[in-house]
Amino acid sequence: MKMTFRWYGDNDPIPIEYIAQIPLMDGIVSAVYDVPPGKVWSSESILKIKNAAEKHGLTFEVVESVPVHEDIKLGKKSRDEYIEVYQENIRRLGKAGVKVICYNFMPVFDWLRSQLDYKNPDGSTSLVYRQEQILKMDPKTGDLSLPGWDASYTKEDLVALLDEYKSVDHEVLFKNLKYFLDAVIPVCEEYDVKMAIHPDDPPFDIFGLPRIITDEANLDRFLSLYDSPYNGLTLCTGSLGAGRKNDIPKLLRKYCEMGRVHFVHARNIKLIGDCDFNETAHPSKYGSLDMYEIMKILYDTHFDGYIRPDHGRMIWGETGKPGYGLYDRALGAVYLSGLYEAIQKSANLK
Ligand code: CS2
Ligand code: MN
Repeated sequence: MKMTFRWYGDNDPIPIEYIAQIPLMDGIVSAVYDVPPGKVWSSESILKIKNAAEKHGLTFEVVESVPVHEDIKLGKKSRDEYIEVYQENIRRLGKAGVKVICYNFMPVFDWLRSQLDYKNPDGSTSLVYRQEQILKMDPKTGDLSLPGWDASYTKEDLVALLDEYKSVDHEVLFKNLKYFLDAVIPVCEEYDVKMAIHPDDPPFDIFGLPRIITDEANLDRFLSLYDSPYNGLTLCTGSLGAGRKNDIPKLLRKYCEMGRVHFVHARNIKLIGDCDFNETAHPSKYGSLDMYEIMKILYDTHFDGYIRPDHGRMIWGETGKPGYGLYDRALGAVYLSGLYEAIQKSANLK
């Protein structure tokens, strides 16, 4: 298992040096951020990230994300040219030593929360999801925006794009995903780069848009679309865990045993009622997920991929990109590494 930390490059308020100072940190997870979806990443930009990492004793072996152009998800004619670009990015990343690409196949929007600065009783702030508030939001006004989303749409673009999705239901989306995988996985096999799809966050339809990477049946279906170890998963415990029927330890064990988990996002969340949740500090005590059990499964299944702490709270007066501050994620990383050492050592004593 390799512990990693997401870094947004030179625009990240967190210097890479600080990441290197986190105990037991192996590498960074990053991406080329100044190129819109559907464009080739220059080898110079890729190597710049790699060199920055190596200068600080860190690896750069995981990319999050190479975004999938909407035309691919929509299955438009123009998808072929965007798929060619994606293939070229895989080749370039593979040549630079990248081993895993995290991506998602969510129409239009990435992760969705109703509030980014919910105040916890201890004064820290968290990202939270409240269904009642989400139902009041109307993406058609074009005014919605969250930091994880592609900000390049104008209001008009967004309305037009949402309109195009009217003919895309779950079945069509699965078909378009298969078309994409059929084209990219052979390139991944050749260049030894593993694709790791991120679950939809939250794992259910939003704003009438279909979401398909949501539960066990759909994950099984996804993996069978292209039966290769290069077609794998980012198991994000918090994203999948927001689905009330998803038994995270069971799913993690199953897909790790199949060798199809390449990247783990270890996020804890506290489930509230039927749909709502708060993102919490990583330790088991604060959320609905047992992080010890999760780390134990990674140990038991000889997981040799990458893991990172996921969204953290804002603590100690820090300001910055919601979910991606330094302090709480660093505490999360060290907590997860600590659990792992304890599990490993107690297993060796037996
Ligand atoms: C991330 C996602 O911040 C997050 O929640 O997990 O934005 C993730 O990077 C993408 O969905 C993966 O493509
Ligand atoms: Mn995640």
